[in-house]
Amino acid sequence: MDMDAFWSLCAMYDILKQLWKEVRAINDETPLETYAFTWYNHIIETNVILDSPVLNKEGARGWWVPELIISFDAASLDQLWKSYTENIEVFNNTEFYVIDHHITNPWFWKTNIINTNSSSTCELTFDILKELNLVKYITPKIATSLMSWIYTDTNIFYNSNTTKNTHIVAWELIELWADFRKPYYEFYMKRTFEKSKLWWEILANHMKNIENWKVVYACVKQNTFDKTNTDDRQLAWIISEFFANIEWVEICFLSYEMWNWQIKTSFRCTEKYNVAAIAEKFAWWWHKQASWFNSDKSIEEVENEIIHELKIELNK
Ligand SMILES: [Mn+2]
Repeated sequence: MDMDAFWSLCAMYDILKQLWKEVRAINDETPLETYAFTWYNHIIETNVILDSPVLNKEGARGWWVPELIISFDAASLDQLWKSYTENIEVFNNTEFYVIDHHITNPWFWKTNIINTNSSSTCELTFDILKELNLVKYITPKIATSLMSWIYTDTNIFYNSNTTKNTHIVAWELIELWADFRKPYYEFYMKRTFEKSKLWWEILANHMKNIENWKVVYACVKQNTFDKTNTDDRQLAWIISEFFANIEWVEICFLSYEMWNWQIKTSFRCTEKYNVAAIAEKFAWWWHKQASWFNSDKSIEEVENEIIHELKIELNK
């Protein structure tokens, strides 16, 4: 579950709860343990069936049906995964708002609140809360959660999606007692001993370069995680800290075997290129400068296909 989606969802959930709304936060997978520092992981339900029997306060059986559905940070219907495919009927009969900031979003439903100038869905969610005069419900916990996206979607105010409004929102969140040091520590500084060993192993033995293309990449197999007693979650940020910061690098990517043996690939590139266009060929797309996709093929096949696609893209 993407962090931007997670924190905008949690913020809205908390505020709607304070307004005494009956609200459920749904996602098809559980949030990562690394998000737990904002205290919201437990609110996410992974049972995505929206239309379901429940016991009401009197112990009698009732039927829970939503009056309004809101999606956060989803750029297409596909990205709602099972939350949509298991509930098509409910979606067709319910008011549904799409809150998102991706340029690839084709305004896929009737009510779309999309601002492609927002650095993140969290920034947009904050602007919506301001517009609705709900800022008074933003507790320090919510403010810290919304603040957490700043360090992730903007790579600490560095990516080109950072605007004047991003800084204004951050400043307003700090005024609402966001703990702005906490997410920075949690995401960029804190590191386990095993994680340091894993990064060393990748940098020493798996990082490859195609210098005349200005490409750096690595393909990481399960045995590398076994050797260092880690898992794929420990890879977070190696791509932006080590690959993307090499002075001549224009495009970098990281492919790795996940616990379920699927291959996940993350891309980064400079403004000269558009990795969304490359990732789209693998049936996935996201931002121009940062994209990713999953594949059921072997890691060797994925590596070959990416190199092939890069060749086409770079020879344009
Ligand atoms: Mn986002």
